[in-house]
Order: sequence, then structure tokens, then C-alpha cells
Amino acid sequence: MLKIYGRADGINIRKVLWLCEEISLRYEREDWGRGYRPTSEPEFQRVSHFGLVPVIEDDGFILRESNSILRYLATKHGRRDLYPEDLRARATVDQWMDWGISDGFAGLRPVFLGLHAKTPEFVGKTELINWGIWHWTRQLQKLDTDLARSGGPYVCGANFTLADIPVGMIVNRFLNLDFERPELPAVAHYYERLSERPGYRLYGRNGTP
Ligand SMILES: N[C@@H](CCC(=O)N[C@@H](CS)C(=O)NCC(=O)O)C(=O)O
Repeated sequence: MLKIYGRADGINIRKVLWLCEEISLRYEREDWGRGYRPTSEPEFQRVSHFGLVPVIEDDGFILRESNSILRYLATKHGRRDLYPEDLRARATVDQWMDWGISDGFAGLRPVFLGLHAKTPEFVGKTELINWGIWHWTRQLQKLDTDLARSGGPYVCGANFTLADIPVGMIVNRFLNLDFERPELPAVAHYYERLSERPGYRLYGRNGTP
């Protein structure tokens, strides 16, 4: 059976758990990472010496990086609706997934870790946190513009795809942290649309940022 290493409250693990719910995939999961067993332990280091979660083990195959895990699982289980074969459709999904670990994520990190998780590297780093709020807000405004222009309802258009998983997680976090935000009507509409999905209610919009 698929094994997932990682605590269920981490944004990158939640992405994988959400996908498993979408495709009805059974798995076993072990809590590793901040607040649980430290990934510096030899047992975890054997699966990934990078020390970050999630990591999966699938019949002896080990894979890290949440977006790569999403692509691997969707492809393995034949879910072309989530990760299309058509070159341009797939490239558009990849574009949003890449945004979700680069520009869409850069500002989130100091804001979440400084204001919410309060990790020692970020707590009290006001300048960095303020930069994060500024950058993250700017990125979400661009997402809002895109969704308004395309009419969505999903980031790649009419259909829900893998791209909505990282983007949906970022939106949930953006709307649930304590800082001043502008109104983003298209993002708010997208949030409601995603909330129709049981997997999002379980692992995305589940009351935690
Ligand atoms: N790019 C990686 C980032 C992984 C990552 O930063 N994971 C966080 C949890 S969401 C982590 O391992 N934090 C340290 C810890 O929990 O010990 C991915 O997408 O999987």
C-alpha cells in the first residue's frame, strides 16, 4: 500500500492527502516533521535526507516534492482529467503548479511561519513578514485578475485539475491568516467553488490556515 511520510497539518502533505481523497486512493501515513517525530531521525533520513515532508513510498519507489507526487499519483492512476496528456493543457497545469511553489508561495512562507507557526527563524522578522504580505497579496491579485478574465471556475478553465490543489491550498491559507487583505472577488468565488469538493473540505478549507 502507498505510504505517506508527513504530518497531516503541513500544507504540502495536505495537497497529497487531498489528491488521495479525489481519486479514492488508500494509503497509510506516518506523522513526521515539525511537532512530531523529527525528520533528522535515521529512520526518516533513510527515505529522504532532505528532511522535508511529504515523501511517499510506493512499492519500494521513493518520491519527495509534493507537486511531483501529485503528478506521479494522478498519472499512475490514469487520471488524465487531472493531468491531461494534451501538450498545452498539461503545460498550463504545470504553469500553475510551478507558480504554487514559486511566486505563489514565496510570500506565504514568512507570513505563515512568522505570524502563525511562529518558528524562531521568522518570528519578529517584521520587515520580512511585511514583504511577504506585500508580495503574496500582489500574487493573489494577479490570480484574481486571471480568474475574473477567464471566468474559471478553476485555474485552468472549466475543469478541476491538479493545478487547483496547490493553488487552492495557497488561497485557503491566504484567507485564513490574520493580516489585512484587499477584497478579491474572483478568488472568493473560486474558494467557494473548491469548497464543494469533499477533499478540499477535509484537507484544504478545514478550519486551519
Ligand atoms: N518543496 C517541498 C517543500 C516541503 C516542505 O517544506 N515541507 C514542510 C512541511 S509543509 C516541512 O517539511 N517542514 C519541516 C518539518 O515539518 O519538519 C514540497 O513541495 O514537498
